[in-house]
Amino acid sequence: METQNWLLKQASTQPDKVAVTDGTSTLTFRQVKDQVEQIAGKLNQLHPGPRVGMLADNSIESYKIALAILCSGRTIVWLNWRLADEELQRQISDSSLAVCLVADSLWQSTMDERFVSYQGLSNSTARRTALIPSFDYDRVASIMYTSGTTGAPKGVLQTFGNHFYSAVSSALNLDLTSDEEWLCVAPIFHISGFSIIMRGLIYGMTVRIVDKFRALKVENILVNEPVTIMSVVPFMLKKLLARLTESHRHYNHAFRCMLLGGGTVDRPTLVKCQKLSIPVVQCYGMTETCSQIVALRAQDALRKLGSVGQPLFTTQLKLSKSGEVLLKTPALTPGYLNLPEKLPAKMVNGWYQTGDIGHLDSDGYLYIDGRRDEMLISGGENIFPEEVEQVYQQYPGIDAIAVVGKTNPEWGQVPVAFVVSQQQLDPQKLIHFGYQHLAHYKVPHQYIKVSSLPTNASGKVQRFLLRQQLS
Ligand code: S0N
Ligand code: MG
Ligand code: MG
Repeated sequence: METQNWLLKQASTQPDKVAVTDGTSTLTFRQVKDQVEQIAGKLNQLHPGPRVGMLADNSIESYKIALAILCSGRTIVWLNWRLADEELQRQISDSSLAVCLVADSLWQSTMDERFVSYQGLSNSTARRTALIPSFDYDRVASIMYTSGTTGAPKGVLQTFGNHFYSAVSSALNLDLTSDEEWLCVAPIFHISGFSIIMRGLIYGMTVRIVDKFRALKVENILVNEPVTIMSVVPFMLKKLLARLTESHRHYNHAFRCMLLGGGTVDRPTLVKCQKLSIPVVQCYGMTETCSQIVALRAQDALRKLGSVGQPLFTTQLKLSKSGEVLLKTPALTPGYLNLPEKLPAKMVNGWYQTGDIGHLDSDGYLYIDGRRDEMLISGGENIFPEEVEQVYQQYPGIDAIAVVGKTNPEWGQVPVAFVVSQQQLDPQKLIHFGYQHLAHYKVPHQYIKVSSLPTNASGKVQRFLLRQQLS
């Protein structure tokens, strides 16, 4: 199946509607189309190949370049700029990138010739080019990497069809109209952020892009600008709540939805939101499902506090005997790049096994209780302990290591390491070593020396016993 290129569609049906703003610059769909044609011309001159990497900040420039990649018939490979160099290199080589476009704010002088800054791209004198007329629903629009228990990066393929069904299901649930203005401070290299851009194109809606999450700055926007909806992770919600408690301000009267995903949130935070009349809609989704596939309705927020809601219109959901959340949805990825066996391994009888453990109440509302694996979430970033352990196994003097999640009031969870060593280990050096090889959020905050790790009969580390020691 294919449809008309969504940008061309919006530029022809509502050319003067604002597509994107950052508070300083504002572009209509006609202007976006015009500028994307110019960027696509410059991109063609680079001969970047079928996939183009993006090391992007949240900016209008990144928005336009992303659309130029899509509208010139290419796939965006989103790279998380928080990753360490060697983590990025693995993803760049896995996706065979010839070119990676880098936001000027993220440019580093040590980057090799595959990296091209936005400034470098704009310096090209190439002529504008026509954009592809249609989007094929089976074509891969974007790739986002996740780690996993093996520590190797897995590129999640997201097709135009996945994005379309995700956006439509979300609109049906939230009763969205094209008059919405969606605040995008969630990183656009995550599906939490990029899905807002795709919804903007599909609904013909204004996206307000914000470069960095700073609670005061975001509060000012929510008070003064006509934002109607914002996607947040628990970290952001808590910071906004803390500010509002002090400032006693009110968000603009049209603001109607704080879409909360990317991890579980504690009950007191939700109760506090109610007291301050912050309209929170909890949702549940993942990179593999192109964002939320389950969400609460605003009118259920009070009645079903703590639930992530009901499956969206195009999602079918059930629980396995062990309580694992199983899904069928047209927003589900067709697979992982270069790993044809990985997705089938996660399917049972056509149902996708999410790895999340949950329960349903008698009305069919889903509650997430934990994970089947050891993954933890810090500030909306997934961390696989195995990946961290593999890195630290290279550290001189470490005989064995196990990483577990510790509850943290700010980040939700943070990684903590239990270490077996015959030597004195300097925590500062351990942290420094982690920073060289891993994204900083993956580096354990604490290193607890133990004489041995608890294992079961087959030699597997019993992490729940370690977690118990922390509480
Ligand atoms: C929470 C954020 C904003 C924190 O970043 P901040 O404050 O800008 O940090 P910095 O100033 O850059 O750095 C300061 C120090 O903090 C460390 N740090 C930064 N982030 C983290 C972190 N997450 N955990 C631990 N430490 C962190 C820095 O390293 C630095 O320390 P030093 O100096 O030592 O390096 C930021 O982390 C953030 O933006 N998080 C959100 C990420 C996100 O969006 N995740 C969601 C992923 N999930 C999905 O996309 C699927 C679900 C989904 O689609 C969805 C989710 C939410 C809402 C809606 C949806 C939807 O379905 O539409
Ligand atoms: Mg770094
Ligand atoms: Mg901060």
